[in-house]
Amino acid sequence: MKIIAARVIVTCPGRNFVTLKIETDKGLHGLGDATLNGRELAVASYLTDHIIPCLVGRDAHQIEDIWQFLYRGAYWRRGPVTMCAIGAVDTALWDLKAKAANMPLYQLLGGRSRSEVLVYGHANGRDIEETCDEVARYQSLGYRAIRAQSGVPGLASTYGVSADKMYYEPADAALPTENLWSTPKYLAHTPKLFEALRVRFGADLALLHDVHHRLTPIEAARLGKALEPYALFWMEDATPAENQAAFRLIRQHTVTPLAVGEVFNTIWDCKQLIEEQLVDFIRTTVVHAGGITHLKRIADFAALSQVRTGCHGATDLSPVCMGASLHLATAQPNFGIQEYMRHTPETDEVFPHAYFFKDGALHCGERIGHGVDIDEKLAAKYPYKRAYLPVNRLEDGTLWNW
Ligand code: GCO
Ligand code: MG
Repeated sequence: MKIIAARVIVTCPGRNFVTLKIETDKGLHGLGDATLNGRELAVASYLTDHIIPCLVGRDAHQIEDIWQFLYRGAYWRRGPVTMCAIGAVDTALWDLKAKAANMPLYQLLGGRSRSEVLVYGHANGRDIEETCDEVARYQSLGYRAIRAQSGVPGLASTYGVSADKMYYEPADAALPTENLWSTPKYLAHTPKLFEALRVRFGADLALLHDVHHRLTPIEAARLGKALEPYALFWMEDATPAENQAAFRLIRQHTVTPLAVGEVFNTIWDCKQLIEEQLVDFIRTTVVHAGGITHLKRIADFAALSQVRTGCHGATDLSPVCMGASLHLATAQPNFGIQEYMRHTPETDEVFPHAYFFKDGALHCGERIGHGVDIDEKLAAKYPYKRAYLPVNRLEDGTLWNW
């Protein structure tokens, strides 16, 4: 099956998405997500200017060889732009191979390991009461696992709290907006949120929380310890993880489960975290971590240390990424949970898909390939619109982690 053409489709049905479409001489096409929030056009150029010329004429079945060619062959390894671009090619090739085999992708990844893919939704509110009401709403929609974020008294805005509850979109402006942050205010407030949630919802509901890289290791240790009575499913991105050894300190102090990895792009970013069992869930994704091929390598490596997957699934990961991720989750033995932030109806229309939500879980569906397509005519109606993620400053003006 020869690759005869490939092109990048950039569209903005409410938010920007970059999609790679690969066409073959067998009349089949494959799709891969290449969206890197706030840096979309860098990946589009990497694909169009540097990768596509090398793809045309190759055998689309040689997924591993093409992955190695793009990774080793560039000489310059790793990094989010490179790995997103490789991820898009890899996802499109797996889509093609499954279509050529006339099978849903999960069959090629080892077949079905579970009947459903447990997901968590996002509840957020300006204060504890509003967050509790949102958790109730998600529960009534069928969610069995819910991430809870609340505004912090004394801070005008914070990560994860938005006006539109179903479609939280952090990349909200043509130039980065600025948030203010105070660790003491946040640390005083957050245990109260989870206390209120346990009082209202009891012990059974799985509760998650995203710290969004804002604490130092010792502060993260303190928060993890303070949250222990409320038995969280996980505490996410408690401190920036470039320094993987920093997680030793958190681990020494708390048994709150830890999740890390949405900003990682290769196995090397999480090797120590996994080997030393410093985290419980690894959040790398299909789009940002080199496609199905590399994500499966990370997941299999994680399984050796009893680390489970908890793939990133915010709105900036397109339905193409979600479809691929759900097929891997259906087959992967050490699957843990999948994040699920709903896409808007406009996005869903541009990307018709086989996956569906039922009783707090997603199902990848039985369509051949990864089950997600793109309506190019509709996509063309939504031109690219520059949008940035916010930045974050301490109250004295120091630039902090967003
Ligand atoms: C999450 C994430 C997102 C990211 C966003 C960046 O856990 O869902 O932290 O909200 O901030 O995906 O592009
Ligand atoms: Mg996160």
